Amino acid sequence: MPEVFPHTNLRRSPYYEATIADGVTLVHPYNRMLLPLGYGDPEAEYRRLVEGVSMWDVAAERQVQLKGPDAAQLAQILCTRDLTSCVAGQGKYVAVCNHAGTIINDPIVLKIDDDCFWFSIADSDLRLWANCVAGERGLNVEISEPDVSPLAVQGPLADDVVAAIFGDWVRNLRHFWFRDAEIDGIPLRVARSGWSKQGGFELYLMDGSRGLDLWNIVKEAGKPWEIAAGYPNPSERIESGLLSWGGDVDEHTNPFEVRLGRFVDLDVPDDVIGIEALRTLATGGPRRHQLGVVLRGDEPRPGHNRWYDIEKNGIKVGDMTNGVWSFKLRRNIGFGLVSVECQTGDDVQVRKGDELIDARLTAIPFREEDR
Ligand code: THG
Repeated sequence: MPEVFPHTNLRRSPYYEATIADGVTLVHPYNRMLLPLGYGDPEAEYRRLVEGVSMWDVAAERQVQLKGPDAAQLAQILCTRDLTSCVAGQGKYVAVCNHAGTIINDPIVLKIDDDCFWFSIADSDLRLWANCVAGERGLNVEISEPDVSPLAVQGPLADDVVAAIFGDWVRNLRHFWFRDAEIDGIPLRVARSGWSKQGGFELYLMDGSRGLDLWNIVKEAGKPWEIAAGYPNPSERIESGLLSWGGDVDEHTNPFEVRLGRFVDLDVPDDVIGIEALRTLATGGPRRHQLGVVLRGDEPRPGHNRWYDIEKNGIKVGDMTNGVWSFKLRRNIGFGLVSVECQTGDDVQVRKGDELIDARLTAIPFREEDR
């Protein structure tokens, strides 16, 4: 592979130097930033996340801010989930769809105030989309990417670490809710969220010049619980059933196919982008659904970020999307986007080039006994 030009488009995280100092070995481009994805010992990192506490540079989860008199209206137009019940200080996980009712991003929407919303985006450019829609619909709203860089603290011991820094009030935060806070003069928002099912928080740093300071505060406070640098863990998130847009979901996937139907409200106003298509899709029922795929064989394979055909009796029935070695099942697992005729328990094959790998379809989240 040729040397990669250190392109100005690849922006530095405020935690960049800290992650280098802590020995980051693998990074992944995400929202034109580098998202750390490894520190050299995947199994140790997995154990730390599911048994202890881990801290992640997730500054690549950029915020698209909508601010102004029409911010709430624009937020709703972009979201196929009803936001009217959402109050300031609350967040919601939503599917942002195009006019065909397929997913172009799956952000967490944070309602900062009645006239201000943050879309904490996955890896596609929602700012352009929001700008276009605001212009086309004549809305009075300013769209920007503010200086905000989340740092995640995840794992069963995350509450203890974050409470040690900010106080016991953090223990009472509900999922996706957040509150403004300050530590050592660093402005931030503390949210109960994060891309794992192990519990924890995200600290939305609001001053990029203080990244190292915040990193060191968390690292120091977490010492009694043996905190260390980690990253959004592909094994844990797939075991737990969390989606990765661009990996498991693309712009041809609709919410009903990937277990997001529960976050779609068909009775939102007609001007919500994609809702008419989703009403039609809902009456027909999905053609595909998402199930777990467990490959036979207990040898770890390299993880994959591309799609492989799933076959049954020699006929293609769907795709295996992202795949990873599961430390819980000690099998290679992934999500399958398969015809609704395929069911949990079915034996299938995954085609990787000339190789046909035997596999079984399972429910999501994955359980140890599914292997
Ligand atoms: N945190 C923040 N921003 C983000 C992510 C994050 N942006 C990118 C990406 N992750 C967005 N995608 C997701 C996907 C799943 C979840 C959160 C963000 C998630 N889902 C749970 C589930 O599906 O079980 C909970 C959903 C619910 O109960 O509402 O947490 O992680 N800041």
